[in-house]
Amino acid sequence: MKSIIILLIWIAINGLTHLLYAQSLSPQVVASGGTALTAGGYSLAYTVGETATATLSSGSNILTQGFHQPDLQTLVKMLAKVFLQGAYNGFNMNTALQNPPSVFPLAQPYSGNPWNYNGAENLLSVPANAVDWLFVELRDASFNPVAGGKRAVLLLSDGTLRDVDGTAGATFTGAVPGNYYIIVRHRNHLAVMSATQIGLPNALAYDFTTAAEQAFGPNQQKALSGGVFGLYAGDFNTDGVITVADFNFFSANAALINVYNDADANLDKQITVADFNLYQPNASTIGIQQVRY
Ligand SMILES: [Ca+2]
Ligand SMILES: [Ca+2]
Repeated sequence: MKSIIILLIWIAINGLTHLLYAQSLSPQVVASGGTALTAGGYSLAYTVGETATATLSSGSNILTQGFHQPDLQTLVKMLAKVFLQGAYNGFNMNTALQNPPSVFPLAQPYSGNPWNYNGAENLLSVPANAVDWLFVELRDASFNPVAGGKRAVLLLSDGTLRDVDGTAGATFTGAVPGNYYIIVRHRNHLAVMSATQIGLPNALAYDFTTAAEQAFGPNQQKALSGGVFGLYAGDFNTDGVITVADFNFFSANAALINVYNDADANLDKQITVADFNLYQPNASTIGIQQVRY
């Protein structure tokens, strides 16, 4: 009888231990009230009604009773439309970087100079209508960078943006809703900034393509066929001006084939005279100070 009692105690202790390690508890608290809300770029989870609070710990287990610790996260969604001169075909943009064998990278390509952006944006697979990666930024009224205001996103063939989270536009986690200038960068086109501050999140995409003046400053977009406008091709070293330095970069990479290379102005995977022909008429075009490196 005594051994049976000991056995039952052993099962109770070890069974409970296994139970504790084998389960995760959700929700984190049992509350008499509360919910999770998302509005205007904010998400907030809260609980109400607890009459007592305490945090208990044993070994590696921690149990919090009572008020749910604040879990406040902000995000801002930005919608925009932009064309790249080099990829534009008179109707939309080519997706030739994906032609077999695809050279389209699964991870965002803006980690190196001059962007030095260390975001972890990456893809499991590339959407069929993706043209290339863009690097977008938010700037405040004085054109200064803001917290959470950088993101690498996909450019789709119709000029719209898609975040790697699968939603339309760019998702800036950590930024707060407000008015911002939008900077759009591409790895071999002249970067642009919105002509005005844009209230974000925006339900209607800011459309750079309808006029050159949609970009801040004079002569910052190229007139394309069909009465639309796009970013100037040929800033191969991406410093914000198109100069002989860009020609030198092109020359150093000329004749490469099936590559993802910044000298590929028309984004067809080949470095050819077609890329030089995009650069040459654009030489001496100078980006506004806010987009230069
Ligand atoms: Ca340049
Ligand atoms: Ca090319």
